[in-house]
Amino acid sequence: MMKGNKICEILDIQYPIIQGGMAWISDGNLAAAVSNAGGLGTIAAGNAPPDVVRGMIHTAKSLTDKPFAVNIMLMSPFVSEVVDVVIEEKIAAVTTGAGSPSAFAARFKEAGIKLIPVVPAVAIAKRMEKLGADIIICEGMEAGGHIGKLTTMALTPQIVDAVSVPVIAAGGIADGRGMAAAFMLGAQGVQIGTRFLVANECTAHENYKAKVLKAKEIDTEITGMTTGHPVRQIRNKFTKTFNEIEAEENKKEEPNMARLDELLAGSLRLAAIDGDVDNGSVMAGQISGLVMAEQTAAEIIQEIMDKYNELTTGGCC
Ligand code: TUI
Repeated sequence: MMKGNKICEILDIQYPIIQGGMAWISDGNLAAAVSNAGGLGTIAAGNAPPDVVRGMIHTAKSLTDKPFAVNIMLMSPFVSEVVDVVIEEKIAAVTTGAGSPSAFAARFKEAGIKLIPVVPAVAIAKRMEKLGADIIICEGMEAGGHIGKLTTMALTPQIVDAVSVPVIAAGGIADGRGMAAAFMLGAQGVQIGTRFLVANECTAHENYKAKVLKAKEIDTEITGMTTGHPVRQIRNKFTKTFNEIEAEENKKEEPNMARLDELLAGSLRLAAIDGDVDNGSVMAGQISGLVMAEQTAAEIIQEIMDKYNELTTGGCC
């Protein structure tokens, strides 16, 4: 365990590295691999129905005795049933995304489940602290998927100053240098998605992994700036079509943004499960350009920690 580290203490893990919840991508296999390697693995519930989420939890439990998290996507039509499942299964921690978990916070507390909301802004972080959040994940717009407007570099120290619970930085972090930088900003842990996406244990389609491995730093773009749900993903035929439809909708007197949200949700599945990385949405972060190799979760964590330790121990004089 990292000495004196609050995230390790609260979550009972060895290294303060949390694997980001990735809808249709991070299942029980990946979560268990990350937890077995000393981090905190995360099953993403995404838009999955409760029985599917329960299945992923059972898979993780069959592969590890270590704690792991479930990420609850608050826009899911099954959100309240998924909350029931997580409580029944006595999961160690819940991370939440794409909204406020206020309706469920009391139930998580009661069940002894650590509540870790992902937030894109200071005001939301403060609200989550009042709600009883145990840890806050501060996510910059370098991240893949559904994002806010601020960068990790600007947002992290501002959230660290605004709340008294420990903060985990996310967005744009994939190695020991990024982790050390996040700690310099006051974070006590990091959440990493994109690099774990290409882990050997990650069951995402090979075509999806190949897209991330091949991507350069300039290859992601944000769609949905006008729908209220901006999403970062790798530029492809889908993003081009999505941008065209979004522009078309915006010309209408009453734009149908729900149509675009549905299109996006279906497209993530198309890319991650079916491997159609041209017509599907390949959500990934700006740090994709740094992610070059498929490794085991344990190798990824070891490499990150080795570099982090090299950079932060010893001092300069
Ligand atoms: O949730 C994410 N990233 C995601 S979720 C996702 S699945 C999806 N599928 C189809 C369409 C859209 C998404 C893919 N990537 N990150 C965490 C995150 N949460 N980013 C931003 C937020 C957020 C936004 C608003 C959190 C809270 C919030 O408002 C809270 C409030 O009180 O209003």
